[in-house]
Amino acid sequence: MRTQVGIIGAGPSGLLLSRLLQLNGVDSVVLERQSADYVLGRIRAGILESGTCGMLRQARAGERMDAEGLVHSGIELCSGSRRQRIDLAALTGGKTVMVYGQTELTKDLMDAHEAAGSHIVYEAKDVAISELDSDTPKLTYIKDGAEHTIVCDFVAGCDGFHGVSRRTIPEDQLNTYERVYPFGWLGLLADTKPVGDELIYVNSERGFALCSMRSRTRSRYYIQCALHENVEDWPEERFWETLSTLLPSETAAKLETGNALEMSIAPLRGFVAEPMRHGRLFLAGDAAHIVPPTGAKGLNLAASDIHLLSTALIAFYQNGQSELIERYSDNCLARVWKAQRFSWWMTTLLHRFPDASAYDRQLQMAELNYLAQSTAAQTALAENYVGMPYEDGK
Ligand code: FAS
Ligand code: PHB
Repeated sequence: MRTQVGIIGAGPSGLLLSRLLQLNGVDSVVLERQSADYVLGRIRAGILESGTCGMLRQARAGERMDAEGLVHSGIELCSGSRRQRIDLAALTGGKTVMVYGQTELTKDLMDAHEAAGSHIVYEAKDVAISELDSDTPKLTYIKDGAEHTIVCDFVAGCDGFHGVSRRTIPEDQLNTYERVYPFGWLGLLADTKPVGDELIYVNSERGFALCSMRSRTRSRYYIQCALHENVEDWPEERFWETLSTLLPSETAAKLETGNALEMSIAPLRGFVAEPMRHGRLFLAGDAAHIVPPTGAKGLNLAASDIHLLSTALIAFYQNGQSELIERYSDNCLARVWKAQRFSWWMTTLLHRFPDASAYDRQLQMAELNYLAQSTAAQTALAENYVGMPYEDGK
């Protein structure tokens, strides 16, 4: 088979890229190793930057998001008895974030692809990339026991942190940077009324907690947990009790508990692979970088990579221009590292580090006091949380 762009991975990155190319006359094939149901069963991100919302609309898959998503203009930071609202809209000239689960975004993209008759191969096993140094790289995969080959002009590695694409790049051609945090997040999804109207980030003596949501009737909560913990160690009653002890008392008193629809533990790490291009292979999204979810940047960074990659490929096919292809990696990384910094800062500010000294704890309190008193500090948090502009990716 022959196509213009071979895309590995049907998560948000791969589905969004394929859709934007399709709408601009560029042919692609998506290879996904899991089933569509499996992809939809993963509970992940919940906060979309305005740029990500724009990308979904550009992909003509934003209707349900605009109808059902919740527009939030602020977040709350809690520490001890202090509660501070960060007025995102007032501090950023009106910018907001959209509460709309990654699962829903992925479903909307899958529905758009199905309506358009896109070529997405689910349960494509043993995907391999070859002849990357030629003008016609190849993808091979196994489907229903038969091997298939796809000849393409370019390959987009949208296959996440554990995918095959980054591993195909010779180690001496790649620089990687990593910070592994000494804790994880235990998440719970429940059909209960969210405890607050906006997200509540909590720095408590006993650790971090986050009160988020998917709708006005579906809540998403996270509590900091040790790296060695397993979900099996956490019956939901223990989760609710622990969460209550981390929240301010007046918030805990309003907490509506219920049966867990899903519980999972995510480790926290920061990771970047440079460059994000190797010959005719482009890395995008989690295949190239991972951020701790504290800043709600993971999915949104994937969207900004796809903005830059789709624009570059469309310019190449429509106008024969290669300049944006040449600048793809540098432009992505300029924004990626700003998001890494912000995610590191939010994580350091809000979590209880096992080896933290009393001095470290005082620094956290000083940072929170500075945020409470300084509009400049609040503005810095707000402009990063709503998302830095795409266009300044230099
Ligand atoms: P994805 O990992 O979503 O998709 C990659 C796809 O490639 C998958 O469907 C996979 O099956 C497929 N694939 C992998 N290897 C393959 C191969 N060899 N062949 C074919 N297909 C292959 N971000 C936030 O902003 N907030 C959060 O709260 C948050 N929570 C998260 C929790 C977890 C457990 C994880 C892992 C991530 C979380 N993230 C969060 C980040 C997450 O939302 C990612 O940023 C987002 O899924 C990135 O999308 P993709 O780049 O498409 O990668
Ligand atoms: C979520 O709702 O899953 C979520 C929200 C904000 C974050 C991380 C996760 O910072």
